[in-house]
Amino acid sequence: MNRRQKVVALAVVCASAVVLLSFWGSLHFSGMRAREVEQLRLQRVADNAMARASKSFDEIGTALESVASLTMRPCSDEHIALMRQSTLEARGVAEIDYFEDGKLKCSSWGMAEKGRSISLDKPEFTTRGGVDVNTRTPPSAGKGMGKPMLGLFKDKHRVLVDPAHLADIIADPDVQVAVATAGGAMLGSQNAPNAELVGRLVRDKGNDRAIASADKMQAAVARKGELATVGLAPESSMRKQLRNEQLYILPFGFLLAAVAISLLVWLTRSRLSLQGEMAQALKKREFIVHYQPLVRLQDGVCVGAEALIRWPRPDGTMMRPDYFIPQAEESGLIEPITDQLVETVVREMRELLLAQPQLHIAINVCASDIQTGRLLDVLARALDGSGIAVSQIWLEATERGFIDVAAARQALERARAMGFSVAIDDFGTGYSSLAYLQNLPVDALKIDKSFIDTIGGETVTSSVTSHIIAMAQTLQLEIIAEGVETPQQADYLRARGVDYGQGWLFSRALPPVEFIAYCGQHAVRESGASRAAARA
Ligand code: G
Ligand code: G
Ligand code: MN
Repeated sequence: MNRRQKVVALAVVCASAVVLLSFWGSLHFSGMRAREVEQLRLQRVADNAMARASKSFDEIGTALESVASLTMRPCSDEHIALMRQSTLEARGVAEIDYFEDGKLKCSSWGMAEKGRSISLDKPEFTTRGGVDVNTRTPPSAGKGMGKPMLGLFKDKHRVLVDPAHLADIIADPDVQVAVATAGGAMLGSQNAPNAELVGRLVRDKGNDRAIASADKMQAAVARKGELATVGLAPESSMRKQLRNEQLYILPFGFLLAAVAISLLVWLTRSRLSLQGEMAQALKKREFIVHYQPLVRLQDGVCVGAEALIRWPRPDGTMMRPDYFIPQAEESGLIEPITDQLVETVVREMRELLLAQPQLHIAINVCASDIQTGRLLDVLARALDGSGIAVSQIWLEATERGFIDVAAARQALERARAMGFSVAIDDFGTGYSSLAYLQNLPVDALKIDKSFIDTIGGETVTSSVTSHIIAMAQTLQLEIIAEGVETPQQADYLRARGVDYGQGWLFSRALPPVEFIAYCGQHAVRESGASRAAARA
């Protein structure tokens, strides 16, 4: 697989991940939304049922009170008429009974049938208001014969209520409604909810969701005084709701995925196009080299330069190397780019280097070249017959190249055996500086600009700088300070015996002709004596 295919494959993998993620995300989100919408729907049912049931209970209470406060003779025509009247006034009240000594004596229907003794059942529970409640009371007579009723007994009177009436609200056909006591006993219902489940839901406050979902249901509970109402629906109807939600949300998921993918495509193409442009630039020999002077701190004499690649763009700007070098390293184009740089350096600097054998040019070596030593053969071939001494080429290697220390050491040893000098570039910014320093065959350290920047400050790193200097001196390495910008920094470095400096204080990276001129201006000054001798 070539680099281009790798980039495309990576983009495809990323795109698939984005699509899956946005689908999963929108499904998850719509799932949550659907559950919430369903919960609201059921809560509304429970609240409506509560309003309805509370009203019914108020009416029942009123009916019980009006018959309890009777003053006429029990089971007189007047009394029976009053019971009938109350039955009519309270909706849902099917019958009012009057008991004496636990036996039905008369009801809103009239006198109890002779010979058929109806006794009062033991109450299932008693409300706080002192009403005995039986949820399954057979009616004594009249309509609804046989269908169990809710019996509410207080002070000799009993009110029979149609349980369906209590929960008789308008609700969706898939919704079950239950009216229960605060203790969980079901009093009335619609669509036959499971009474046992209703009981648990009402009793176990705060756990409704878990309890309901264990029964594959979703539920909402409303509570008020001695009443509790429950709205219930099977989870399957939530799923129907979910599909509705997804219908709305999935397009957003699609849109999100589409945006992400186009972004990815755009990024991929711009990366691929940068690689393509670099390959083109290589072919058209668009890369040029600038030379940043290396200066002896003691006397300001130029001892050489670091060769730095530059990429002039058609619009007149310079493409920054810290932007394209990493991508060139990634795509492998760095190797041919370096080869072209070597060729250029040899061509442009040959005359200067031949004339002044004490000068050197430092070349940045990318990580892969440090691992393989490939560049050494390229250099050997380029220098061969040029007259330039191998010792006039320095190699700068960053710590990124030392990941495989054994391979790096082998290449560096070979480089030194061939006569090149080796410097560690950007020293101090890597991770294991000290550990391998002693073991790597190097000649010089280039202290990273970030340490030079701290000179004059009181920070911890500023003391690190002096330690790095001291350590390099112990190891008898030459030291080059990078990014020297102020005379104070130069003074500090000079005072500590640092050999060389590189930075804007001395010069920026220069085109070849300007660098050659700089060298001329910063050459070793002939002493007055030798100049006089020459004149004579
Ligand atoms: O000069 P400056 O802004 O150009 O350099 C930016 C970075 O690019 C520096 O870290 C420098 O080491 C790196 N660089 C410049 N030229 C080359 C080169 O020819 N090869 C490699 N590998 N890196 C280079
Ligand atoms: O290969 P290396 O990372 O050493 O490259 C040196 C980098 O530092 C280049 O980008 C170069 O332009 C930059 N540089 C060199 N001297 C100075 C300086 O004095 N100040 C600043 N800010 N940058 C510098
Ligand atoms: Mn460098």
